Amino acid sequence: MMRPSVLVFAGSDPSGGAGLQADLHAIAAQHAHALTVVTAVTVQDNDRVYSVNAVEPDLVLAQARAVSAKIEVAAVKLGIPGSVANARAIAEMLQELRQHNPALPVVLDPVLASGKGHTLADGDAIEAVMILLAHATLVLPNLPEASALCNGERRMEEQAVQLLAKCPNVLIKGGHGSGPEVVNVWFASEGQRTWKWPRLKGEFHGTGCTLAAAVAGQLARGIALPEALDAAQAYVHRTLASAYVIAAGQRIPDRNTTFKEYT
Ligand code: PXL
Repeated sequence: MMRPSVLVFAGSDPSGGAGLQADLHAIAAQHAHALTVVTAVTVQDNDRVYSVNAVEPDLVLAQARAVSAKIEVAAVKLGIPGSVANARAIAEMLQELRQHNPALPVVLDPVLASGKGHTLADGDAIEAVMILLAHATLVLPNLPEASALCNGERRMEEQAVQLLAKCPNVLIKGGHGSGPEVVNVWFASEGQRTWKWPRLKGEFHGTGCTLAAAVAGQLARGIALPEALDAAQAYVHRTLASAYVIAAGQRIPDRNTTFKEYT
């Protein structure tokens, strides 16, 4: 049986909880296949980032070209690029892929920091994200990221206006908010839609990666964006509800739980 592939650009997390390792599991759980281009090698555990070491742009491009020359790319998922130079290289690659497939979905997780607030870029993370934003079809910032990408703007509607000027779909995630529910709002030119999920207790490692990767997996399978957002959020909620412990600190979402609705 043929499975559609998602071309993933992400950093390696040796704790196995976020970044590329999270994407691999989350995409597999949507019954899609992840082609994993390493953009950076991070040194971290489930709580703390010690360093981010960007891979050279030529090596990023070589990985992406080797797989995409042979394997059809049905969607792209962008995690940390590692550096501004890598963001530029990835943007170039996306333009090449779009020549073959103008409708290629590109999902951008605009990571500026780890869940604990540690920096996840070698250099200017905002500049790198802005380069990629111009090529994304969907961007999924959390509340601090949305504010940082919009010059400190705190009003969500205004953030959406600014981000929609650069990217056609914006999902602002309320995980960093307070209150008993996590409120995620999707903005597009045709309108907006809100999802509310019960806020689960505790802290998790790699939640944002999981959601963006799951959406990309769904889109790779040809699912339309509204249904992809539905399915991916439901999947993330379940991975968090069954998260497990590997050490003190942030728990790991159980991404290997597969459910009947994803078959
Ligand atoms: O969840 C954002 C993220 C992305 N990429 C890498 C990470 C993290 C969070 O820890 O480590 C490599």
